[in-house]
Amino acid sequence: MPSDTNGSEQFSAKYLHVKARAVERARERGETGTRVAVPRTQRLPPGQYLTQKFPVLDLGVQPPFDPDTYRLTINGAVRNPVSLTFDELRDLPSIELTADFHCVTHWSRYDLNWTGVPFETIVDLVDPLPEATHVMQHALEGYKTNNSMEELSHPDVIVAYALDGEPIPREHGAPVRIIAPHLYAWKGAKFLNRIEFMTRDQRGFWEVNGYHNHADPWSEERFSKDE
Ligand SMILES: Nc1nc2c(c(=O)[nH]1)N[C@H]1C(S)=C(S)[C@@H](COP(=O)(O)O)O[C@H]1N2
Ligand SMILES: [Mo]
Repeated sequence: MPSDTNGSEQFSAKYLHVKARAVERARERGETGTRVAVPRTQRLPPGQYLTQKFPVLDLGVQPPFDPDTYRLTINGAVRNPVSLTFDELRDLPSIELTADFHCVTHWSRYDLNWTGVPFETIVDLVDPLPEATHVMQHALEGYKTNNSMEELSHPDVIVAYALDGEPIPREHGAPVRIIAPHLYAWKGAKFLNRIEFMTRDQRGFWEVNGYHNHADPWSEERFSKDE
């Protein structure tokens, strides 16, 4: 649904209905409070080194974020497309997630503390069509990255809006980014402004530039030549 219909009565009534259902499902899953990402026996993936820093990696553009006009649009092959304000996103049931972060350029950082809405709750909110199999994450500066719905249905995947309890700093992806700690970090867009559900796979920015389509760090799925 385009954001220009965001304020209509029709949108509000439908939105409240779908939101109530998503909240109810999150409660049924016991999805509140804080938890730690699903542990691995081998914590540092192969070929990675540990850093205490949190480097900044992007295309050199860190787009400004205007809280009055920002919308997170979730659309495509779904029954209930929505365009959420930052506050509407923060009003959905959220979790705090402590998770490790693995960049394909070989650095890993342990125990980042994010707050966000589980991707499963987003799925409940928009109700994807049965044909929806893949997702494209779109960012404010034009970056995009693709995932299968299966990859994003991992319980650690969140639409994050806070880091260490504070709004995400601009360089780390304000106002909203996807965190998918079981994949290399390029598979989560910073500066996220649209989640598009798709009926077939399409490749994102790095995926068309030679990076692997799936990006499992424990299998070192770095480059598409290895697919
Ligand atoms: N919008 C956007 N998201 C992005 C990127 C980007 O260039 N633009 N780079 C990706 C890559 S390669 C990594 S490693 C992480 C880096 O996140 P950080 O800068 O917070 O460390 O963001 C990912 N998400
Ligand atoms: Mo990266």
